[in-house]
Amino acid sequence: MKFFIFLYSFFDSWFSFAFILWILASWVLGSFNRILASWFLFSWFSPYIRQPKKNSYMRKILTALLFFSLFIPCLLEAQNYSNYVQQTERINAIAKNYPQLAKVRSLTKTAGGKDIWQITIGSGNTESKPAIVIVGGTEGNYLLGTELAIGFAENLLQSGTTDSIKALLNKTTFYVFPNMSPDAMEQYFAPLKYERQGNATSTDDDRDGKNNEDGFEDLDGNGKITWMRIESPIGDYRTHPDDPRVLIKADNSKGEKGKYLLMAEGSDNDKDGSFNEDGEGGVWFNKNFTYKHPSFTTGSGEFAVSENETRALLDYLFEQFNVYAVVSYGSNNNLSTPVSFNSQAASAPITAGWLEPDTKVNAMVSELYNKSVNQKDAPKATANGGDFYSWAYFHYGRYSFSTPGWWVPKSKPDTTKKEKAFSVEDAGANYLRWSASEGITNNFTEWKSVQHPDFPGQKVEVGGIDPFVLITPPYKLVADLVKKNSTFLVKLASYQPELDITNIKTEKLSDGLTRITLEVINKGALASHSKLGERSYWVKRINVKVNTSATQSIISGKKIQLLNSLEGYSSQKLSWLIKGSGKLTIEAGSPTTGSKTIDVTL
Ligand SMILES: [Ca+2]
Ligand SMILES: [Ca+2]
Ligand SMILES: [Ca+2]
Ligand SMILES: [Ca+2]
Repeated sequence: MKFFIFLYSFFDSWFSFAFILWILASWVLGSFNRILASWFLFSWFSPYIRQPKKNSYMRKILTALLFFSLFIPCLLEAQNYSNYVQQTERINAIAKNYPQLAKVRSLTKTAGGKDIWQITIGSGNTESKPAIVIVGGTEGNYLLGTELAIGFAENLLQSGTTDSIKALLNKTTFYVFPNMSPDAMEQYFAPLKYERQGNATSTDDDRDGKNNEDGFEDLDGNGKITWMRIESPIGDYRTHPDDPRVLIKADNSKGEKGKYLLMAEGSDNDKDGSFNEDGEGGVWFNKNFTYKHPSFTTGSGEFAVSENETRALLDYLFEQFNVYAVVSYGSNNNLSTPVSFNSQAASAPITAGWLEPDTKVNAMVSELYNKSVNQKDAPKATANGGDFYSWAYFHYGRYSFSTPGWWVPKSKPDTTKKEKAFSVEDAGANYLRWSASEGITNNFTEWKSVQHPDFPGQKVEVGGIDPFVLITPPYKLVADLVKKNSTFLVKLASYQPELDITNIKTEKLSDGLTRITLEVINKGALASHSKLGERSYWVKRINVKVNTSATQSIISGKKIQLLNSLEGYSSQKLSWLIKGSGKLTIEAGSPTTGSKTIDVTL
């Protein structure tokens, strides 16, 4: 108490004293909103503060502190990825700032009690317009994807008053799900940092009857889970010939001899012979889907779509017939490099490859992506089954596009440092060289010996490349990546299938008959729906309907007909023979193309 009274003696009043404490507390908590509230209160009560009783310095100090407390947290926040709370704030700010164009709702809650947010962007009746789905956080360790998704929504709406974006939002709806793995992603911000994919569902990953019994241990106490290497005559890893910090696999067939066993940092808590085999983190979003569900493997869940977030997303998407493309951010990649056509896989009894017309669309969209984002040398990625990207094409029948959003660029040797090209290509060695050239620090833990109870008498060292850094760019690169990805998404929307009816002709024939011919055209670059989608109930085809009056009858041609997928920039000719006179209407449309109605006078 004496201390507080001592502190108070420097202030004009109890109010200003309490106010300063409040500002400091807000500062420490780092909440921008609270500081903003302080600012308003400060302005409100400023007459009291402006009447110094003792010390006029205090006013200056108050003002200076207030000034810094306003700006420093902004700067701090701008320099790092948003955690769940900050993402929630940003998402809700979107709804508040753009009520005409954006709606936010919680789709469901995860096992960890975190909301899965959905942002619907568009004007007017959004359900009736062709739509693109954008999904971030398909994998809990791919933080960039969540930033790309939220950043896209923010960027798009910021320019929502420009004519081109206004026109776009009149025509296209965006369903944005910024983060499907919030439970897992929080591990990036936790006191113990490691790459996690599983949500908060408690699981028994190794089926030994105990849940979460063997997670990682931070053996060197640096707050991160890195690697441990154990010197062993049967080790299968050796040091990289050009960078001894990095371990690479020894190729026995080439006579190379390993020196180390390599595993993630931790110990075998339950002494079952496996290390860190069942830690916190249950079901992986990107392993819980129906296409090639990897049953009985870590993170796949007891059965496909077992989790709240996967179930809610699927239930929702299946009812959105207007969705024509799904863009997701994660390890899968068919944007910088498109899938190639494999006729055997595509014609297998259970389709396992993209159909040929769809691979052509993929190639076209990939070209668009590379023009917008322009990053070469992407690492090879294969979908592992149960993943969202594969589900969106094979089971949802929509064009599915995925990208990691960023990868470590291929580094060039620095000749001024007498560096040479690597004799062995390796992602880790490449990363360390690239990050050094960029001046990025705090991304590698020096190897350090530790005493390890599971390896008595053996040399065990902990260190290596830090978690996240290989797939998560330094935050200073994020703004530019968001801009480029947003450009790509806007351009993708300009490829949207769009239906029109042209070349309408009526010919009077004898006996009161009229022949009507017309062409249903797709003015967009994308097909009206994917070729694979033709096999799915959940993908609606173009429906052409002739509405006749009671005095008219259709002699030849169908009153209602469904068209197969109409390729980009293509048309289909239709004709009818109608008996009678007066007016009739012909209507053509589908949820992914929009519709068009014409009047015809017989
Ligand atoms: Ca277990
Ligand atoms: Ca550690
Ligand atoms: Ca164990
Ligand atoms: Ca175990």
